Amino acid sequence: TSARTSWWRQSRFGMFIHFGAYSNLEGEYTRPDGTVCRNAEWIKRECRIPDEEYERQAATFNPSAFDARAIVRAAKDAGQRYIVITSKHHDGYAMWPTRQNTWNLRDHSSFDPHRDILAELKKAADAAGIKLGFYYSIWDWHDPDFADPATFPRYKKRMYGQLKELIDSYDPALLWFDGEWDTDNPTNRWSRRDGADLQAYLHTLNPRLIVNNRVGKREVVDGDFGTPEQEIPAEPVDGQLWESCMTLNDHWGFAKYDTHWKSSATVVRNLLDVASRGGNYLLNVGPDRLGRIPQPSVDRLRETGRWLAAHGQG
Ligand code: FUL
Repeated sequence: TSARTSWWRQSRFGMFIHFGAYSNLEGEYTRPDGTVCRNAEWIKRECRIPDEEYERQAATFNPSAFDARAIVRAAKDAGQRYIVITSKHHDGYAMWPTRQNTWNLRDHSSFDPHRDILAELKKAADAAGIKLGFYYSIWDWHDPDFADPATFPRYKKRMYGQLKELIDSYDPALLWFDGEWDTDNPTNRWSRRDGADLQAYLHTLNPRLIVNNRVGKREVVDGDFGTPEQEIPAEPVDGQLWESCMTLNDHWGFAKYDTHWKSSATVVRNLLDVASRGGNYLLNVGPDRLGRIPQPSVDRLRETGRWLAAHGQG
């Protein structure tokens, strides 16, 4: 446990944000025959939305109500000390003006081209003393070079390029990888070696970066911390840092039909449970198509923060 991870170890509680082109569908896709298919951030794949159609809907994405300061305030009020937002999920859509392709919020949306939500979030987070990190999916459903082993090196080059952009432009404190387990192309499965190489490269750009274990094969030797999902491990694993990520309802991305919210009592209990076992708790919110955190989430975050403050933990 080094000085490098000290801020993270002391933070205990963070906000996960799943926000992307999928959010524009708000969890529902109406098929040509009129039937409705429900999902959230996996909607493109699970509802088998044709590429052109997914691209067409993404072109209408206009999160004009995204308010970085309100989001940071919600996190701060909850007692959260860091934020991890999806910079690119499995659908490959970048939430910043990447120069590697046009499949991004600047070049493929109806959003104000002068705005950059990651820059806005960085500024608001800095002002509030909140650390900012980015989720980044290695698995990419959109990049034409991803699925073929012959072209995969080209994809990899763009991926390195995107990560350098993120580090150069927004100076994230942490990178949260995912999708190292792609099933599309078993022959070019992301290897342990790929993960180690990538992590070494990232540390040449910023030696202080904290990186999760999904950069490689989910062994903590591959990264700084383990990433149990939707669960709280029964036993702490000796000497290993870990962070339990969890949804507030049953989905990561916004799903308008999902009202299965955890109570704030459950959130507090989970946080104490995680903290008592030495872990961090990364609690998710999924902004709607306009970029607003759903009110039930805001309410629960506020109640959680109130409990923590009343018990000297705020
Ligand atoms: C998973 C992803 O497939 C989910 O969509 C979500 O991002 C979760 C945190 O990680 O592996």
